Amino acid sequence: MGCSSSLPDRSSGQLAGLNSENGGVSDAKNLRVKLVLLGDSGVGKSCIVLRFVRGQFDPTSKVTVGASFLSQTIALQDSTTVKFEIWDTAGQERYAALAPLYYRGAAVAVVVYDITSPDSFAKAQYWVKELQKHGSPDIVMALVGNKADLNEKREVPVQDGIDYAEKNGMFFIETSAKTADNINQLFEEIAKRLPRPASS
Ligand SMILES: Nc1nc2c(ncn2[C@@H]2O[C@H](COP(=O)(O)OP(=O)(O)OP(=O)(O)O)[C@@H](O)[C@H]2O)c(=O)[nH]1
Ligand SMILES: [Mg+2]
Repeated sequence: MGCSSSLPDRSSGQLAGLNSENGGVSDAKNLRVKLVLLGDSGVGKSCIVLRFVRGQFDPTSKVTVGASFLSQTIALQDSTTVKFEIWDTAGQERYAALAPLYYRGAAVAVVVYDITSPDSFAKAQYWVKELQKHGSPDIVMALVGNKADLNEKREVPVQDGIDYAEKNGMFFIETSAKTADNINQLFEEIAKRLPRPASS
């Protein structure tokens, strides 16, 4: 199972040649952001990334080992471009100690759960608390209820996600990596919420 992608995709961004050693912003019109995905094993993190970056859904690939890296650039309506440098972490418990390596310095954290799994919702809350304790103070956080296509097996009410996100100052959305529902919207909404440098 899984949608793990073995190779980094460094070819997708028109900003690939920019030297952005400052860990985030390139300039006012071309943003570069480090994004980390966190959440229980099997919630669909790798599938979300694969859908966003390659437009694919692969139910046959493997669980993520350690972490995988992909990048994708999007253009916003105001002609700003945002290059997401995405660290897709492994949700299996044995990799939990590695997570700080990926979320430290991240400008954006996407915390994912599976709407059919209350355990995964509890795990998402654990990650939110971790990020509040150890993440960047100005981190943009999104809470994502994935597998929205499995609505008939839903065990986490939409309202629970909305309420938890609101209490914790997070953006909330339900997605389906399988049908592509709300996947692009997730990243567009994150992009809109990024702090913008002053254009001098
Ligand atoms: N129905 C449905 N299945 C999904 C969806 N997203 C992922 N899956 C399935 O869920 C399983 C796990 O997906 P992954 O993307 O590998 O999960 P993960 O969160 O990356 O798991 P780890 O790498 O172990 O942390 C796979 O069998 C996927 O096919 C979705 O939106 N809908
Ligand atoms: Mg994975």
